[in-house]
Amino acid sequence: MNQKSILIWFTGLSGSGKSTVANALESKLHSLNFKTYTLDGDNVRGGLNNNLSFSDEDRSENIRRIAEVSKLFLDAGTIIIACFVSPFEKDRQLVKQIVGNEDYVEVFVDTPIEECEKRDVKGLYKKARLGEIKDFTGISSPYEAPKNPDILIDTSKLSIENSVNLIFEKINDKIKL
Ligand code: GGZ
Repeated sequence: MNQKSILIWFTGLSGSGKSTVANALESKLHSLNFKTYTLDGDNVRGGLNNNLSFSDEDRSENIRRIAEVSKLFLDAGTIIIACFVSPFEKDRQLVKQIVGNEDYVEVFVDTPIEECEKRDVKGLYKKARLGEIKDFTGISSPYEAPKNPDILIDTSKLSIENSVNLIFEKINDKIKL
């Protein structure tokens, strides 16, 4: 497949739907024979970054390392889909700087916190409210909303299919050689 590699960076609160949309996007790209790899908390925080906490400092280091890994994948010609809360503007700017402006597409999954908390798929919001998890984004740690994302999605209003189509329309020209 003749493809141009880019980094599709999903940012948003826990439970906002980043991974769900990202997985559906990846399936669509695979069906069109694009080569992709998804980086997320499960495969990064469990290994490469297993020494990092959720302090502001460690989150920044988490994102920096992910940006560097993404760059290596881009060099290898793979489309990278990254799903991280990435709550700080300066860290997202650093990602853009590391991989290059041209290769960075930011998707802000702007699902309201009320909806994320209602979903509470992993029960983390409940624990955060009870004080059992500290520094929880949106509850006891800030989330700085992107001011100028390439794509904005609210999964409480837009279906997964429509979200994927919106992203695909935006990246279609960038990933074809
Ligand atoms: C935010 C946390 C926290 C805290 C554990 N704050 O919904 P999830 O479970 O699967 O996604 C969240 C994930 C966030 O990891 P990231 O590497 O994306 O964070 S960051 O970009 O800020 O470095 C959530 C879970 O880990 N989780 N504790 N305190 N999310």
